[in-house]
Amino acid sequence: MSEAVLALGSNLGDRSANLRAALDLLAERGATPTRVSSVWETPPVPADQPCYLNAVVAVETDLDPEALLAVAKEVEHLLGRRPTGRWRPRPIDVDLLFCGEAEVATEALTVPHPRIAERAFVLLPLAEVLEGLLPVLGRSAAALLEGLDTAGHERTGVRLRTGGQGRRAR
Ligand code: A4P
Ligand code: MG
Repeated sequence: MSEAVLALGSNLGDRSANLRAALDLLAERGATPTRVSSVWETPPVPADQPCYLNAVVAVETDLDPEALLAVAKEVEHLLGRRPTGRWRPRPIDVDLLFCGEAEVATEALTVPHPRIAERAFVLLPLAEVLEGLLPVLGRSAAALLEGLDTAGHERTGVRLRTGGQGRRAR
C-alpha cells in the first residue's frame, strides 16, 4: 500500500454531491480515502465559468500511478464528465497530485502534477492534508502559497467524509 494524493474539483451540477460521489467511487475502485480537506469555494481559472468547489484527498492504494489515472478518468466519466477541453467546466475533475515519492513523466501522466505550485485552489486544501514538506517538491504547501493570490478562496461548510459514507453530510 502506498499513499496518493488527489485533487477534486467541480463546477457543474450538484457540486458537493459530485465530490462525495467521487470519494465513494474511488473507494470502490481500490483508492481508499484516509484524509480529506475542507471543501473550498474557489474563483474559476479562467474566469469565464462557474465557481468551483475544490478539495484534496489522501488515499491508500495498491494501484500504480497509471492504474490510478485510469480509475480517476473512470470516476470522471461515471459522474457525467465528457470531453469539453482543458480548463472548461466539468461536474468533476480528479487529478493526481502525488503518488508516494514517485515521479512520472509520460505523454499521458505527469506526477507530481505540474501546476501544483501555481494553483491556490489546490494548495489551500492540500495544506490541510499534507502539513509538512511535500513529496518530491520538498517544500510545504504553506510555503508555496506565499505570494499567490488567494482572494475569493473560502472554506465552505460542506463536509466530506472518508470511509465510503461520503454520500451524506455528517
Ligand atoms: N494528465 C497528466 N498528468 C495528470 C495528472 N497528474 N492527473 C493528463 C490527472 N491527469 C493528468 O486532463 C488532461 C489530461 O492530462 C488527461 O487526459 C491526463 O492524461 P483533464 O482533466 O482533461 O484536463 P484539466 O483538468 O482541464 O487540466 P489539468 O491540467 O489536469 O488541471 P488544472 O491545470 O488543474 O486545470 N479553477 C478552479 N477554481 N478550480 C479548479 O479545480 N481546475 C482546472 C483544471 C482549471 N481551473 C480551475 C480548476
Ligand atoms: Mg484534470
